[in-house]
Amino acid sequence: KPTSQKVKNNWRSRYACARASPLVCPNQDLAVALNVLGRSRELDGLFANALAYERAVAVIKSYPNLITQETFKRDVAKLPGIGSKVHAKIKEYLEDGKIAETESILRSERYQSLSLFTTVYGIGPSTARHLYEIGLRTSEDLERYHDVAPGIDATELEVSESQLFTPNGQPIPQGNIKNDGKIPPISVKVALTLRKDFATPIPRSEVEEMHRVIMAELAEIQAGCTSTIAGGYRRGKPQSNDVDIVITHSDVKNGAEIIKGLCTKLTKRLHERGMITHVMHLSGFHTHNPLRTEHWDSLEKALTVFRLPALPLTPRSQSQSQLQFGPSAGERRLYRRLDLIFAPPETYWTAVIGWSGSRLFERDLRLWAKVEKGMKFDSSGLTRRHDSKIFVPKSEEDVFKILGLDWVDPTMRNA
Ligand code: TTP
Ligand code: MN
Ligand code: MN
Ligand code: MN
Repeated sequence: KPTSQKVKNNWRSRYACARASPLVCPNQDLAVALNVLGRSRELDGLFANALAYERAVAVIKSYPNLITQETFKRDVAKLPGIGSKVHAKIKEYLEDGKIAETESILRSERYQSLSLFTTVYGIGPSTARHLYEIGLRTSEDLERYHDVAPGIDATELEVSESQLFTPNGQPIPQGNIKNDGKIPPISVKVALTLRKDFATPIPRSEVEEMHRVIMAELAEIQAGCTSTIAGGYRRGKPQSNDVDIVITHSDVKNGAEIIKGLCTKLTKRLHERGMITHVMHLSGFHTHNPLRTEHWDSLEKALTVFRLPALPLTPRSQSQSQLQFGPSAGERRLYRRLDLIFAPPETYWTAVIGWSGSRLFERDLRLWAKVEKGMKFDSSGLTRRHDSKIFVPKSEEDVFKILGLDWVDPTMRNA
């Protein structure tokens, strides 16, 4: 990264993409306490309310000093995004060392149940609320309701259940989870079976191992591809909930043509190798989210379930595995969520930025581009609004330059 482009300490900006947001901030406990309030609004379906808290939390994450009565009055109270409600909560935190509403939410059965239900892939806030309203509370309730064995986990998963493709190569949607109108991705039974695996965070070493294995398989079908591990990993998170890999081709002239259809080919190959077991989304197969809580781009992508092969039972790997942490030979590897995104060389850097997050950083990048620059930013490109002129950034730094933003290192994008 060029050292000439220093991060300007622009913590007063209303745009998260113009601020530096570390993974852990000087006011972490306050940020965590406020975040619970936002999360509870989100679970209650109050999305505008939730976003307001998310913004306030992000503003606090960027504030470089410890918040005291003095710095609160001097700086924080005046920051954009700190409205009267949040103002009162911070005041309460400074006086009592805690926020009463946060404590009561964390103790409430409703919050605990809704949080638990939404750990099942495909169950969003509205489905979770429905399950709660009809009386479900615990994971045992959920298992009974869906008629699966108590304590079911991935050891019971028959990979044969995960029929991926029709003979003509189209992915088959499975099951019937009603998730805010989305096309059902995997059956409730499969989702419940995978719940504990998905809830187990992925250490950086495993993210890197997955990336290595996947790129080696890709090299077998297409030479010359390059990639970046994006998502939370790139922002420096010690553990991730899934793995996001953005891929392009090094041939700048013909890359766009070369990567066409490659996403489906790689997905199929990884499926044949027993590594991809389920597909929630594959390019050309668009799920529709009427609530627009997520932003979709037009890149070829596969949202999948992935599992590394078990380590071979050789004397060498056995002695190796005693020397290091991580899985031992022959042990079952956990199922992981894997997102593969293919971008042509022209839009590789917008794709890398668009998939590095955080969600709020991305949201504000789009807002900044639109409101401040008359441009449209998206993982699939950067254009000028009035004449649709297309920009072709040569690097990640170039994207920031074109947008008139100071460089923000990926590890400072944890808004
Ligand atoms: P996620 O993988 O959902 O989140 P994360 O990597 O920040 O954190 P973790 O996985 O550890 O929970 O999303 C990664 C980025 O991808 C996110 O910043 C925004 C982008 N994204 C899209 O552009 N479109 C989408 O549909 C999704 C789900 C994500
Ligand atoms: Mn991720
Ligand atoms: Mn996530
Ligand atoms: Mn992801």
